[in-house]
Amino acid sequence: MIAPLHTLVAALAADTTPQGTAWLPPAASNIAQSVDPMFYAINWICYIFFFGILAALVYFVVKYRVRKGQAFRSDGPLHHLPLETSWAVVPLLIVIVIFYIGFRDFLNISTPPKNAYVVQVTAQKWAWNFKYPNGATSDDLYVPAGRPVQLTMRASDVLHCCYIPDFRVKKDLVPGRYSYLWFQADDVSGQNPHNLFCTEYCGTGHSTMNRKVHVLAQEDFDAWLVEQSQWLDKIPEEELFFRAGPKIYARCQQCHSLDGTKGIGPSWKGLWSRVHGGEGSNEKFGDGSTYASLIGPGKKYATPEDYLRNSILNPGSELVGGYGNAMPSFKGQLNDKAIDAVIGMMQHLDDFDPKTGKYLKEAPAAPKVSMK
Ligand code: HEC
Ligand SMILES: [Cu+2]
Repeated sequence: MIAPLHTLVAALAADTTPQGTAWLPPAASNIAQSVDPMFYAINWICYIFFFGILAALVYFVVKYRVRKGQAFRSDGPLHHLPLETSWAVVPLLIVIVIFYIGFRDFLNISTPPKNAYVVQVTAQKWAWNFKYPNGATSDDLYVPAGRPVQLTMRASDVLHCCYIPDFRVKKDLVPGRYSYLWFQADDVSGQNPHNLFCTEYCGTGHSTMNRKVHVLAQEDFDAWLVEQSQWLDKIPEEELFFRAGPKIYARCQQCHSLDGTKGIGPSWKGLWSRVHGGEGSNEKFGDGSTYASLIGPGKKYATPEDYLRNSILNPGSELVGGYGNAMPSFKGQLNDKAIDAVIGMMQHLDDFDPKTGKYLKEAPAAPKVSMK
């Protein structure tokens, strides 16, 4: 009984999933080919039993109703062995088949192939970081098409969960533990990257952990990898703050505004003056100390840059008054050059659009010549 239904449903699923259905989003990984038919088969089994039982119920109610002038019958059959055996055995066979196929595919989904391309994934309140074998990092996930990809995942604070609906894969990231997830996407995603969600409610910024998965052809992926690991090195020092600054600020934007609006973190407007002994330098940190008392020669931070750098690498060491310890550390994600770029952006904040972070001036065509 199961086999024909299974095939029928597999045909149905193959017909509908590329565009997605009311039940499932478009299928974009090889795992979907085993998950989807099973999902639809179970769905159909549920329909058949639900409507079958309902129809029998209505039929019996009508057929055996007590008619006018008829006495209530209490001498109906008490047992019917073939009937009772069949309604025990048939569902048992069905669930055994479901278990067999489900467990086989579950093992397959849980066991990454040995030749998989490995991406290291770290989840943190509230960001994803994807790190590739050549050291490149990214906020969105980029993967090569046509080969198995393994995500080796860990969480640095609380439980997170990596869910890519189009790939039919989902796995928790548990602090203090590594977990794996693997998939193979054969089609390049182009203009329609796949969604990646955190599906473990992890605090205020949980909804900012939505990302995209871009599937690139192998040669495009290789080119992207090289570009991604070197883009910062190619920018000359004096152009860093406006060429790299906004690109890095995109990772801070969800919490830090440039126009004075308070967010999850303090606005960068006025930050340069606060750390340089100007307006705001008497504002207090959570522990009662002030900017002026911590920054300066002989103090905890000899220079404002030291303070800013430390705020980015060890966000918990001073908490700006009124804010919680909500910033992820960018240790291992932003190198010194990247930190130079953001600090430069903080310094020249007036040159950037306060809403979008876009650089407002004409980028100089040629490098500046020193007058000294
Ligand atoms: C998830 C939210 C979040 C993100 C993303 C984030 N921050 Fe923060 N940031 C905070 C919070 C909250 C504080 C205040 C508490 C503290 O000092 O740690 C803060 C404080 C700071 C401070 C100190 C500000 C001051 O007024 O003294 C700096 C500098 C800073 N962040 C830089 C960055 C940079 C650079 C990035 C991006 C590369 C970034 N932050 C990304 C939440 C965030
Ligand atoms: Cu999360």
